[in-house]
Amino acid sequence: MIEKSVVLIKPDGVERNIIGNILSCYEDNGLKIVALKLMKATREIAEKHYSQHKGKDFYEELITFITRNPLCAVIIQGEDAVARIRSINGATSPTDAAEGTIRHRYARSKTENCVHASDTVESAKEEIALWFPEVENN
Ligand code: 3AN
Repeated sequence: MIEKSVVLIKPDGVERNIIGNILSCYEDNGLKIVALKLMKATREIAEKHYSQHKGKDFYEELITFITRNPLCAVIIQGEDAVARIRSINGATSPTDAAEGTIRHRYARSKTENCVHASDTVESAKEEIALWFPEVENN
């Protein structure tokens, strides 16, 4: 199945000038960037994006982090894109992330872990509507 996924290169990745390196990981795997923009997330959009984590002990730290500087929001398309991108990203924590993954290479902590990617095709659709309201989404 050709799928779309939303990738966020989080503020730590933008601050450290590794947008290009990170995007290459997806492109080198045959995935296609179909939309891309730099934007500073508002608290409102960050809270919607992380609504399932509200109330957890890391929630406030996560919202402060994701809104502190611009992030790079991307829509990536390809065969089995959702699962492939999550595998390219690696586990949430850099200490658990497999060698060769983006998070193994670049992440510094569970919060500052450089990238987000949609976890299902359904959440990708919701995240496209949230982050790219200007993009046709069907
Ligand atoms: P993933 O992005 O790997 O799917 P989720 O959806 O479980 O991870 O968590 C969303 C984000 O919340 C993670 N990317 C990470 O930045 C943050 N996070 C998750 N668990 C923790 C934790 N135990 N401590 C700090 N931050 C966390």
